[in-house]
Amino acid sequence: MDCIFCKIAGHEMAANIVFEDDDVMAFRDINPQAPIHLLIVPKKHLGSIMEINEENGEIINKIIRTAQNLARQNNIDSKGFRLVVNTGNDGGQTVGHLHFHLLGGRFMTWPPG
Ligand code: DGP
Repeated sequence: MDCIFCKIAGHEMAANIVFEDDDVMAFRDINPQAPIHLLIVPKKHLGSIMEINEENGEIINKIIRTAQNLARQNNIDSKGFRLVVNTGNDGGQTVGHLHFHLLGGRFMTWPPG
C-alpha cells in the first residue's frame, strides 16, 4: 500500500522521529502549526479512528500514553496542549493513516476553524 506514514513507520522514508516502540511511532509534523507539533501513529496501518474496534483498541491506550510521555518530555504537560484526530474529509484528514496531532507551546484558540 502506498501510505506515507507506513513508509515512515517502516523506516523506508525519512522523518524526524522522537519516539518509537514495537507498536507506536512519533515524529515531527512536516508543516508545524505550533512550536511543538508531533504526529503519533500506530505502526500497523489503520485508515482512521473509524477502524478502531474491540480487538485493536489497545493501540489507542498506547498512543495516549505516548502523548503523555511526549508532553512531559516537551514540558507542556502542566501548561497544556491539544491532541487532535482529524477524521475524514470534513474533519480535515489529509493522510489516510490514523494519526494523533500533539500540539503545544502556544495558547490554542477555540473553535479550531
Ligand atoms: P491531517 O491533515 O490531520 O491528515 O494531518 C496530516 C499531517 O501530516 C499534516 O499536518 C502534515 C503532515 N505530513 C504530511 N506528509 C508528511 C510527511 O511526509 N512527513 C511528515 N513528517 N509529516 C507529514
